[in-house]
Amino acid sequence: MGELKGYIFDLDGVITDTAEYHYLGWKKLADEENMEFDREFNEKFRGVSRMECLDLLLEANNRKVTPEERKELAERKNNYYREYLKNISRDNLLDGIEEILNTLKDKGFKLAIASASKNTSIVVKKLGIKEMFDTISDGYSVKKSKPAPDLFLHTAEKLNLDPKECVVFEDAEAGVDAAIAANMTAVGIGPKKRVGHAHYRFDSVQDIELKKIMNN
Ligand code: B16
Ligand code: MG
Repeated sequence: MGELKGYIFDLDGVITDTAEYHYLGWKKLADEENMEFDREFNEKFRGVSRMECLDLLLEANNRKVTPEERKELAERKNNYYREYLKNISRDNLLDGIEEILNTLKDKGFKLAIASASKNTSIVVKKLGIKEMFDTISDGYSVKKSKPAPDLFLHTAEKLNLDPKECVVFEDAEAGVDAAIAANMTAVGIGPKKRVGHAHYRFDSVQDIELKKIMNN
């Protein structure tokens, strides 16, 4: 697979679990708007941009809205989400992630975050991990969101690496699709039915075996 030089991490679901706060934000909005929404439906939102999540919610509830209403609904959800973010700290790092980042850093590899979230900088700051990364790409970095390869390609460019030299850690189906489309080594975190198409797959961050990935 060529020499691996850079490791790119998704944020929600790989470094931290903000999915729960996203869920609570969408749930509050859905309840206020008399729309149906549950944890199962929230799974569809993994790695998907805010506006695309809102469109999925509206479509499932047969709700037609004006562009202004659409904007207001997305903003309202984001405000709820930001309230929940006030509670996060270093304790919210997923078990095992710090060790992985430290190991890779000690070995001299380049590290990056590539997230669909427009709240990435707030989350990263609250987690206290900004200094560990050579570059951070977020929901503002490119126009086309995952499953398009754009965010990962943009990140490789910022790392000054060829896509083939990059490994992507992703918990979302669309994220693994994007990593494969970018010609990178994809590491899926989660069940087979979601990320089974990745080159490597581990059930959780704690189960990641770096040696398996690096020795190939
Ligand atoms: P925001 P990731 C994604 O983060 C979340 O998984 C997804 O549920 C969310 O809708 C998206 O960020 C956008 O988030 O509303 O903060 O811009 O997995 O790409 O790190
Ligand atoms: Mg994710």
